[in-house]
Amino acid sequence: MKNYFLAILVIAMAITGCEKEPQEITNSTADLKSVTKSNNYGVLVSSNTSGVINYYDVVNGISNPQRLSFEVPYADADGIVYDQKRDAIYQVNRTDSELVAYGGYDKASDGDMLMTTATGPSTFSNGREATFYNNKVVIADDLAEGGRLVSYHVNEKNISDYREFNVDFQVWGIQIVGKDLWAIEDATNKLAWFQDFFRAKSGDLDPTAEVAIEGLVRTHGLKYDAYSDTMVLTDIGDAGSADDGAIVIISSFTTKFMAAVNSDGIISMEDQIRIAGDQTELGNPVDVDFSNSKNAIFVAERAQQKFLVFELPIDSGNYAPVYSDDVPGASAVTTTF
Ligand SMILES: [Ca+2]
Ligand SMILES: [Ca+2]
Repeated sequence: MKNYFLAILVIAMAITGCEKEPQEITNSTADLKSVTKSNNYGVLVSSNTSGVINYYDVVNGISNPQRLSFEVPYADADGIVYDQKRDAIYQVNRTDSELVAYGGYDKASDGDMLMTTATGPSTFSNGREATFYNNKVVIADDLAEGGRLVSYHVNEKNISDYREFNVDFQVWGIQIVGKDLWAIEDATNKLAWFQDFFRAKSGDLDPTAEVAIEGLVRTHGLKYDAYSDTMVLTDIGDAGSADDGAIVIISSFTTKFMAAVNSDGIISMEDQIRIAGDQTELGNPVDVDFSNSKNAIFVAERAQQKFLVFELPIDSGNYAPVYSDDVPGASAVTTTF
């Protein structure tokens, strides 16, 4: 019996290892199509003005990615997620207030128009970030009178309404982590935690806990990486200022969050690493993603209309991005790995 459990453990660790640190495949050919399909070491960026999705292949490093651009039929788009199992992209189409699917993504080449293969019901009015889990997509509906979380059953051929929740704050960045959901409270410096979101019933939903992030003015994007226990948040500062943005990194996040919940409700400046200053190109960073295996932070920078990549720093500082590319209307970002 002992050996049986040992075998299970070894298999589980092997699977976990595969997920956490996928082996890099160096591809020196110019066949971007096969790079996209076989490696999936990419970052997708939405635009809310251009009708374009950019894909940055970072398999050979984060400082010089290869870019593919795809056209989509909607000029105003936001939250974007990638479904590895079905090789589909789901995107918040703000032009028509619908979640849409683009199936057969692996067959797309640079410059192609992505085919819409499913369209969801129009059940939101100011859609922002999207998060994907277990064949469902949750989107944030950022309403001044109180935010909503709208959940859909998804696959590349069908999107159907699932559940709707009312939260008592404006909501922008969201992420499902395990059974929980994390959300930022737009127009504030607060982060909300909904434990067991999986089990929540439709209707009014109160956060399990909220904490404030000291020094942060107005947050929009978040990304939690469970493997490294790192939370990354964006600070857009004054929405009218194009050079006062910042990225906030909180390592050992679980301990710091719970300590704040059980004390004054604040994660202090000394418990954060902050990227800010005139070298950063940060003005209104509206969304962020993070890769522990690549040691990289990926940012959709709306005010300066850029896609930015930073190396994960070990101290606060005024760091220049290792990569910066002009993306008109950059509104959301997601990794595909
Ligand atoms: Ca700003
Ligand atoms: Ca995102």
